[in-house]
Amino acid sequence: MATSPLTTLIALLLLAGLRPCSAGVTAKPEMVRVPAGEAHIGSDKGRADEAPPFKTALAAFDLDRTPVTVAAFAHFARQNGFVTEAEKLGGGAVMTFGTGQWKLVPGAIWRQPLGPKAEAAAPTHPVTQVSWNDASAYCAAQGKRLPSEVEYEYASRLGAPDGSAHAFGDALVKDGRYRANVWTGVFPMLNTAKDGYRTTSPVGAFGEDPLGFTDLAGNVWEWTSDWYRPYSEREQPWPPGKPGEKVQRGGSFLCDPSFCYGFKVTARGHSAPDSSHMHVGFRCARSLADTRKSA
Ligand SMILES: [Ca+2]
Repeated sequence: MATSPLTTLIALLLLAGLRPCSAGVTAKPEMVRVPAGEAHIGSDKGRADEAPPFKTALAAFDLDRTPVTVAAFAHFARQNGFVTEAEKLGGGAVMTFGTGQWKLVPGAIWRQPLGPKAEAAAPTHPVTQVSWNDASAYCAAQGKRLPSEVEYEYASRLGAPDGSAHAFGDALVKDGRYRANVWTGVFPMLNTAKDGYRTTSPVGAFGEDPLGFTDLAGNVWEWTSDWYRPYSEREQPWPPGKPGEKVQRGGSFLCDPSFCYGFKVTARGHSAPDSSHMHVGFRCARSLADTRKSA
């Protein structure tokens, strides 16, 4: 029997170590190579902690194309017997819709990020209710690390037209479609889910930027490696044992565009490294030197 072109393509992909999807389309790579360049960070037109803006040279690095999904984290937890800090504590932080109040909800963990009575986390959504320590452990197990906030902002700006306020450009709605998962309605009383999602959305649901990244703005805040402090102090060593908070980037589904700045490309969130929230996830990065080591 003659071999069809599709069969031949799949065979070639398998030989090359690539996994075809059911439609015969090659699976997208897990990471995107971000080229070296001069990063323009911060703004003097935003919040006080975004100033002063500065420039810094960055080496090329790899960054996960999407936030780490619930399915990927489940695989990691199963393989390593990993227990998150929220699981050890017995719960995580959940915001009450309607009042905007945050509570430590017993049983709110990555499998059930809103609590045991709510829906289970969907496999294709970003994992949440993971602390900075959990996220760091996940990345290390993959031979990766968390991105710095400079790397996150640099990657976010690269895929957008120069000077854009967001990773998706300036307009949140284009051709009648939302370009990020944010809060639609009136925070915190009314969540209309006009963008399609009341809480998290599947990674990539709002498309990808020209570099291939998804969800750099909106959906969930993402942990970075940096301590939260003024940019003017960023080169100084962090005193060992000094309490502090870690920077998050990207904003989340709780961000109401009418007053929330979270998903702007320069915005900085922050939280304690052992804290776990229903709207915070992460993605991993890798230095090219580490790529060569593992090759
Ligand atoms: Ca939404």
